[in-house]
Amino acid sequence: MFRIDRNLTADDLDKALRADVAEGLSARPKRLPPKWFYDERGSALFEEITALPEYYPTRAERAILELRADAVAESADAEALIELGSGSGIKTRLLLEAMGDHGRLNRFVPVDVSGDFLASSARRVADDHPGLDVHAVVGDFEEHLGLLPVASAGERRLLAVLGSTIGNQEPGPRAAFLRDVRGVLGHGDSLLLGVDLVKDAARLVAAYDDAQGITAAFNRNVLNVINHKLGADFDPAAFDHLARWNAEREWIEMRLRSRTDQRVRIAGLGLEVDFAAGEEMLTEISAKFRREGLAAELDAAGFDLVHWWTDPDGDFALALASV
Ligand code: AVJ
Repeated sequence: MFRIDRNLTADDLDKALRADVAEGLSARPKRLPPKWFYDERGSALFEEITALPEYYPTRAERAILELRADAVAESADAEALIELGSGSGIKTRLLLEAMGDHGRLNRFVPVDVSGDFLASSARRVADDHPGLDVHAVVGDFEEHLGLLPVASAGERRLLAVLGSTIGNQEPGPRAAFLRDVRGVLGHGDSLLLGVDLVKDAARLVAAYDDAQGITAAFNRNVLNVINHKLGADFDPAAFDHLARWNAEREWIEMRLRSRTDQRVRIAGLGLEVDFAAGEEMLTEISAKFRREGLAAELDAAGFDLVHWWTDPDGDFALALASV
């Protein structure tokens, strides 16, 4: 069984991009939100990142799931898996497999902003799991949580946010997001979070500034997206990729730094923006976590941290929380 709800149209996305670009390029310092990295090329570059020797998070999370998916399934004991920001599928499959074996699963609700990608991957899951009710939802889960399909009041749910996706949010918005998630869940439901952990700064920086320059291309791709979608004339080669560890906030910052004094025209917004040589624009934060800190954040949102599993190297964690 397969269906797809669209809570986000191409027009909604266009409006959101315009607002983010107008606001971010007028701000001091300039910034662009990371959600615009992921057009077709950006998504392909991200897939390449996940296979880089320096980028351990994807492999580490998969290793944890390979060992612990059964324990997750048993502890959650859920009839529905809701996955926010569903990735390319392998990790989802491990979870679905384990939940299917556990014997209660009957619904899968993948949620993503990228409709085409979501439709094809969710359809594949439906084909491989006859009897599973696959209900895909195209939406921005930071805004459309309230629109998620709920089968029945008594249904036990596991809501998963994997891949350290929550690391893109600053603490304030993250706290609001976790409270919103708590708001759509009820007693007996569970939350599974994949989070990257604080570690040696050199390894963190290398993970976001790889030797092959794939992450640099991924970072600059946001400028291509704005060129295509808003008729801008950014020269991506005129910006350097930077990745820095902010030890105080415990997050990685990715920036683009203008190589020269330059003026960029964004025709679709009727906007001209000046960059000074050396000027930096923030394009992403990727927060890194500690067990005590995440436990406190979960507690503040109304969850109890019940399991904390890390990979053998202690690089990444899966946190299972109950309502
Ligand atoms: C998909 C947001 C988890 O923060 O590690 C990878 C994105 N950026 N390399 C991350 C990313 C640069 C990734 N997340």
